[in-house]
Amino acid sequence: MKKEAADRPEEIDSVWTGANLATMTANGRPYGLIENGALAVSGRSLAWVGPAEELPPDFLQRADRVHRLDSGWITPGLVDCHTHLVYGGNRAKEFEQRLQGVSYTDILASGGGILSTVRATRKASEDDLVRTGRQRLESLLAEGLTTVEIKSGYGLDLETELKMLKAADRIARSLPVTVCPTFLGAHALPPEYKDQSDAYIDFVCCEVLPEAARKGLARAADVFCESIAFSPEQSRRVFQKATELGLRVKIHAEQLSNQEGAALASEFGALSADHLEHLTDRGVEAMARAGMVAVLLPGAFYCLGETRLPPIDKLRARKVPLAVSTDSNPGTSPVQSLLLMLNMACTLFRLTPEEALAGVTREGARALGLQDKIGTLEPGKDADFVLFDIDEPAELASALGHNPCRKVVRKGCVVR
Ligand code: DI6
Ligand code: FE
Repeated sequence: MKKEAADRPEEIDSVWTGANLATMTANGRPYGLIENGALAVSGRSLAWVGPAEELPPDFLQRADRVHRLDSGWITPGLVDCHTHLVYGGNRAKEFEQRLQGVSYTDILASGGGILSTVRATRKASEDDLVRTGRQRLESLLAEGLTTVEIKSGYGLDLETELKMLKAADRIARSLPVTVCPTFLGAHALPPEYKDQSDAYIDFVCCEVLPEAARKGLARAADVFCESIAFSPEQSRRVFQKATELGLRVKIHAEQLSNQEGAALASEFGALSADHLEHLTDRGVEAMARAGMVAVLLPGAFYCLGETRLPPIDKLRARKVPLAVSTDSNPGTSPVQSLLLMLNMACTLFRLTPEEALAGVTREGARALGLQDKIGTLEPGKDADFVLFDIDEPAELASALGHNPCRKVVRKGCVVR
């Protein structure tokens, strides 16, 4: 294995020794394991990764700081590649309603669900959205999160969609986390376009999406392609526009019904298709061919009491990368723990703990198109990593409600 970056780094800012490394690279060992490893950080990047006994001795002398650990595991910084963390209000009342037997679909049809969050988000100030978004993100950061995707989609008008994306941008500037903003204007039909969903899609494509792109507030565009949201044809129009504007695309697909949304998104070189409980063989094939990531969202599956599993074995067989994410949102997945999703990905979806950890590191990074920069511990990548107080990496998935995160380094700086 090649351990040094192409150029021998001038400056070594810090060296970390004494922990095991779950590099999540394909080094032939589970978790890309390096026992008793060492990391050298130069500026914002990893300069060297390998067994401590092979660390060039001058690195220790040249390093400004040497962190000698006595135990634990270092993993790549965690990546949550699908969230709706910025929104107003909360929907705990709907949780009560659902327990009384009212379905998620009925709640949405009667003006609740996503639309109740839209009302609260339109009312909220940008400052409110920043404050509450930061609070929610805080618990994820405490577990070792260094990169998060945040979607718009609770505004559904020009002003509020931009307000959400600006709030996400302000959160990114004020916390030690990389935020990938995604435009989700096609999330639900706003009341002012009742019975005019095509006209709403016109508005999204001609006014809102171009403005979000022009202001540099979105990197990707997402669509909720579903019987209760937007059709494949409408999704196609959003993807065409997004592609024209130079944005990547991704899709909420096959969650409640099969719309062949994943296959549609594959025509646009989509980064990922997310949910996938109703994915067909055709969808699996399309995703494999297009090199898309399957983003699994066990929190939504759990909260909605779903019973139909995504076709994990078929995705595995076709080597479709599996990412795992919180889908943190006020309705179907009010989840603020990515580690809990590791557990649920294993218990509900039967992922192995190694697949689950890859899902929130290497494959989460791939789902954001950031696989060359983050997601594994390798020279040249960003120095984003987490020290966990654990004896075995499977502990990250086996425990519930336990946070063993001891230290977080982002772009070379200790941030926690
Ligand atoms: N992601 C979504 O965008 C929708 N479901 C999902 O898993 C709905 C989110 C919501 O109810 O607010
Ligand atoms: Fe979602």
